[in-house]
Amino acid sequence: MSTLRLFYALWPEPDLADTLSTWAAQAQPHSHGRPMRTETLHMTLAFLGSVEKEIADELIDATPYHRLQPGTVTLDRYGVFARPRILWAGPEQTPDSLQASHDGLWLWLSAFGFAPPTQPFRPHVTLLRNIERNDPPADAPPPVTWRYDRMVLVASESTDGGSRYRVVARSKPQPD
Ligand code: 2AM
Repeated sequence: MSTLRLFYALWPEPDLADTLSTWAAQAQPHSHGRPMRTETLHMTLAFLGSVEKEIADELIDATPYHRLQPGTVTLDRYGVFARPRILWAGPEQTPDSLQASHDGLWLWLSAFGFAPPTQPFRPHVTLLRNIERNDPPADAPPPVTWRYDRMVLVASESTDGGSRYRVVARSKPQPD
């Protein structure tokens, strides 16, 4: 049976991705590890894992019509997930509007047979993988505010050089 490994994410505009790349570069001497390529930086809203092609096709068709509540999130800190050895950028506090977008997306996904995660939403942008220490750098760069109005559905594909991300659908931008 053919499947796709899928996730929904907020994808930064190039300027913001460049800024986040400088966050990665600033943390690297402290944390070591491997920087994510600038064009792959994102914030996952919903990780679906391996999805049967039929359901994937339904999601691809439906995604343009999902109304993601637009909002802003200010990334103002570094954090670490120790077990997967990730250094990330994220908000000190999850904005209510972002939490609502996450919850609304999972509610919408329930119609396709997906169950929401049991773990709380921890919004983050992974900057470095395979880090070598569990404490993040003490100081983050100046906070950066991310204004978003749409989400993307992404297929993660294994290649010889690692994972490749392919955007397979986008929601329509929503007015403020
Ligand atoms: P990460 O950056 O914290 O590793 C593609 O792999 C995207 O899906 C990444 O943003 C990754 O988060 C996320 N992801 C991978 N496996 C996941 C899981 N089991 N639960 C939640 N998110 C996951």
